[in-house]
Amino acid sequence: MFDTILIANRGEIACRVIRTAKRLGIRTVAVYSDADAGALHVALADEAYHIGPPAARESYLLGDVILEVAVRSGAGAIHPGYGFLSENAGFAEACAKTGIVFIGPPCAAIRAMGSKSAAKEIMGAAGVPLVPGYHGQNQDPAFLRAEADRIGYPLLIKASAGGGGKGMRVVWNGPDFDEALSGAKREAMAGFGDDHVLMEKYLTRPRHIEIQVFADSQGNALHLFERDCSIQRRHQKVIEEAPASGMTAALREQMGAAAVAAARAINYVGAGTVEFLLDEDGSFYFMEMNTRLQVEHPVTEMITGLDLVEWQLRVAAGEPMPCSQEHIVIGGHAIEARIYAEDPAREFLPSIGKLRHLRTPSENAHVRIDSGVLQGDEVSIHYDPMIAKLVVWDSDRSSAIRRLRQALAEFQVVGVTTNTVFLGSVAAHPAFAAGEIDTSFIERHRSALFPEAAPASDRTLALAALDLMLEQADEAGQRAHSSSDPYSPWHRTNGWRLNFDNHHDLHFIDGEQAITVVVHYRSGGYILDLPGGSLFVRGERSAGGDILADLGGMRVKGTIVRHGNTLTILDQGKSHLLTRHDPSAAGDEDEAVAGRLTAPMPGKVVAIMAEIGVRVERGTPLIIMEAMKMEHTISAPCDGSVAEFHYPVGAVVNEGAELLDFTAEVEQPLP
Ligand code: MV4
Repeated sequence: MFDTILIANRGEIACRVIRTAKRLGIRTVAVYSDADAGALHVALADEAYHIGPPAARESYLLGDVILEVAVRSGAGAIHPGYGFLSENAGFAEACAKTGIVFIGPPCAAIRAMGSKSAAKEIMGAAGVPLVPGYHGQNQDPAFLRAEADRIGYPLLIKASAGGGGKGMRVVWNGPDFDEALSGAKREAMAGFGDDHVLMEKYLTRPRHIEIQVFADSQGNALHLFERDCSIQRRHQKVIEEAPASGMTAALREQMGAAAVAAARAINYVGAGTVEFLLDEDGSFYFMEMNTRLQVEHPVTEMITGLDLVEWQLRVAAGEPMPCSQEHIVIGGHAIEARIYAEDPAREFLPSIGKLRHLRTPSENAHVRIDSGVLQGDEVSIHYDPMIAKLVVWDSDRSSAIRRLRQALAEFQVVGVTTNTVFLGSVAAHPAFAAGEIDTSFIERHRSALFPEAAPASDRTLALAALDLMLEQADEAGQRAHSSSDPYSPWHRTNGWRLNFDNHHDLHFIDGEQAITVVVHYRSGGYILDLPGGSLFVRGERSAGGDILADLGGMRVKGTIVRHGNTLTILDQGKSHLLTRHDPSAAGDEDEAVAGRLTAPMPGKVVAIMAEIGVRVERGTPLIIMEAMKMEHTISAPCDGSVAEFHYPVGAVVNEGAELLDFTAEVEQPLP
């Protein structure tokens, strides 16, 4: 076994690998970019080396630099995690040349699975079932047309070089073929510089079922059952589970055998995944093979009780696999939900920002959290915006779903928009409970999964008001404490004032809406005038800073996170943002607004979207910036108008540069 390994990755997977290495007594070396100097994976490793600026191309993708660090730090092996260098055959080869073990398959296996059509060729020859279609070299349109008619419709045209659904066209009828072919070729050329296509029978409701395989250098190969990864958005997985619901022992056996045959066909060593499309009639077809440890490997670990990173390390060190096929059994059911900083309401666009508040459910035998971030960290445009993987386990699928819903409701993130509520809606959907899942699940249940934004409920407003009143009482209490006359009526904490009307108006902005909550001071609590009526409330703060509230006799616990004038109320798994408008505290709005109108990263201004002095609504795009080939939109933080743009289109700006002056418009609540 290795004394020291280097982890050529960051985030949760780097932390995940370090955890197992530590358990096995292996010294760990991390690498990090400028953006990750304070990251968790750096803190967890025994040693860490700076490798470059934030952009992955200039840091985590620099194979030579990383190899140099490996040599310098005395690492015997490199774990590439997933993404970055994990499926880079050239890097695997360079490791071998340097005498450092690449913890992954032989470079020939990576290379063989790198091209879609070549992979299908190999798998077809090995007897692994392929979707009926044409995967050959002949690209003559008339020939392809004749092949299409032979295969039949509906038909799918895919870019050979493609991935992620780019260059894919469904052809429903023969007459539509020519146009679809030229469209697919155009898209493939633009996207990959290669207009080669392949064609397949189109499966209308397939499931994405993948098999975890493992092989050692002694020639043993086995599988660790399946995962269902059908719940995807933008061709990216968000919920994965093992075992797949409705899977029969016979089908599992068949798919497992096909996956092992696939691994053997390319002399595979290490952890790999063979992806299949499973049709409604039980036929399954090879899609592609991923020659790395996957993001969703924890669900397999949870049902088998095995540590796949430990297996990877042992196999890479030349040991045989710790056990054989008949010793691996399925126990219970596991589901993984990927918590992303993204906005489901805006086509799942990544949400960039600082994790002002992060609280995860507590881990136990049923709940596992794989995360690489801490409260206070930034979600930047440089890397994948995944915040954590929430993995639950229970004895059966419906119990696991219950665990998932509960844990998702306890997941609190403030500072960036996340998909937790969306994931909760998927988990709560009757079709999900019934196991009616396929790759169009999200599309099909769109209306149930993307609810309209609702105004703040009385409960939300009451929690916000109570939070502010408790703070006011605290401050008054502290003033009394430090005063020479602690019994002075001026320090009363219950709002009682001589010659003062004992009520207080709280002004909130809820999206577009101004709401005033009138607070009447009463003994032991407050009466709140809320949109739905009046309510007697009282409460106190828990040791952890939560609010323990009594709302008209109903006891609830809420978390309120404040930043400037914004309050985020976290309650029952949902979060609601309110902006406080205190007419007596001038200048506060400016402070809340300023932080969001600065460049989130160094980049170029590519478009100015608003006119000076013209009123825009909250969320309206103001400036579009570009950095590292990604676009980032700076939007109006509230209703108002731009007073001045500080940079013209084309300007290159530094991170943190003030891009514009924005004048917030605050509706005056009616007296
Ligand atoms: C298919 C298919 C139906 N029939 N191939 C999507 C991206 C690429 N990895 C393959 N994909 C598909 N290929 C045939 N012959 C449906 C999809 C597909 C899909 C597959 C797996 C997971 C999610 C998906 C979402 C849309 C389409």
